[in-house]
Amino acid sequence: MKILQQVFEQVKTRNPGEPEFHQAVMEVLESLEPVAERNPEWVAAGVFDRFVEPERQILFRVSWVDDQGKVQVNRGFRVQFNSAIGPYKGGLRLHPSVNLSIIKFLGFEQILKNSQTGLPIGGGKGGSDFNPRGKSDGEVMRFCQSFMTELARHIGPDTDVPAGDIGTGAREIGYMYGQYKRLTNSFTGVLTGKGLTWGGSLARTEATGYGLCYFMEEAMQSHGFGFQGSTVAISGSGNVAIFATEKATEMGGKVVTASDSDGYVYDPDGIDLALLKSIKLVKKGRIKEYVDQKPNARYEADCSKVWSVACDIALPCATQNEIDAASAAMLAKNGCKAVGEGANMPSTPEAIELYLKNGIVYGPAKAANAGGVATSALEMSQNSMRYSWSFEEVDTKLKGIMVGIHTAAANAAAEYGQPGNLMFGANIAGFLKVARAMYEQGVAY
Ligand code: NDP
Ligand code: 2IT
Repeated sequence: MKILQQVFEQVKTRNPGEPEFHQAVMEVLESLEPVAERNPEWVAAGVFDRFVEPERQILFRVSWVDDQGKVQVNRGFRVQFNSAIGPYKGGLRLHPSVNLSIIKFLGFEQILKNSQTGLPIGGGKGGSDFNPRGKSDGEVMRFCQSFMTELARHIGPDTDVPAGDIGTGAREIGYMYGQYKRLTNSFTGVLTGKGLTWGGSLARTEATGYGLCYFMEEAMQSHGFGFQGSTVAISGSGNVAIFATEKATEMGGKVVTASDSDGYVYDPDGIDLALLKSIKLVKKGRIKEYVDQKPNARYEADCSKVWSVACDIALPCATQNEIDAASAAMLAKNGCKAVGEGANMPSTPEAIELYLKNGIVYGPAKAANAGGVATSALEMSQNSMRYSWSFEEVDTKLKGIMVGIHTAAANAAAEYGQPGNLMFGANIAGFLKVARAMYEQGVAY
């Protein structure tokens, strides 16, 4: 980096103790160096300096009463990162690991992901260090209501439209939406991932996992292979992992793993989707329960070992930095030919380097998992029209969007001198649209 090194130094000085945010910014700025070279007017207008600084960061107390009558205090976050091309848009993560660094890296990546969908959505992210694990429905409801009591004043269907992420699914979106409606006396598309009888879009639940498979099929086909006949390793067993398993299987792959933060299962016969769904979606159980019903499957109580399983295609769908250099080396050694990121930033920079060095087809998160937010934007469109499309209509649009994202990333990679590097291409393709909008809208005094 030459021109943009200064921007990165400023990010580190201004945001101490935020390693995930630094990691995400570093990767993007490295890709954007040739863009800065070609667009000195953007450098002069401070577009890059403004791009790495959130427009607004909201931190708030979330207090609620647990089932024992004890007062609990959590911290709530919403980072409204960039609204150059549309209202802030991005999920809400509920997980004990949540802190400002994690929400900022997610919000930052969301800007470029959302831009690539071709739909008018800016970037944002939020959440809380609330741990939903082991909580009763009543506790989750009281937390969500308290969280929304503060968040409501900062969001709106034309301002900021949150959605799900880790720990936030249909139940949490329901409780939050109910509270927003009560507080504002309005029925609007302020959240996405809503229930199907109250404004939700068909295919939103499936969209991230399905979109990941559509994207990867496109990327792999340009190298002469695809899901058909391939062995697939998937991490996680939540929303993204389940529907990636469903689509990869439908497309002819054999998915042999699933995991949670406690461990992973390996099923040489292929993961039984109905059983996976019944354990995770119906019983809300743990992945180790899978082996109780499948004598051929085995469980290991170390989720990082999932990458030791031999596979042609790896789809990390759990969390950030889940594939480090050692895991990436293991994948390469075992003959893995493609890695598609369902999770956000699941690969460390060292792991990415190894993919590229070993000729592994690499589908970076901000392109490969954009199907979820793209379908959220389709939900917003349907809400504005007060209309709803069929599952097939939404799924067809989703497929078209994922193919378009792949084409744009591949073209940008070639145009800027690194043909085949989809990470480089996705960063550039996403950025160009946002940068142009920021430049044209001027600097606010
Ligand atoms: P869910 O909460 O539905 O599932 C998360 C899964 O990942 C669970 O199996 C969970 O296991 C596992 N997991 C979470 N944290 C860790 C950890 N620290 N180590 C190991 N495993 C972990 O979330 P989603 O499926 O929605 O999200 C998964 C990933 O996909 C995230 O990175 C998210 O940001 C990303 N994503 C989600 C989109 C969406 O539409 N939902 C869209 C685009 C990206 P456990 O139960 O043990 O916690
Ligand atoms: O990371 C993501 O893109 C999401 N969690 C989905 C965001 C959304 O607004 O649908």
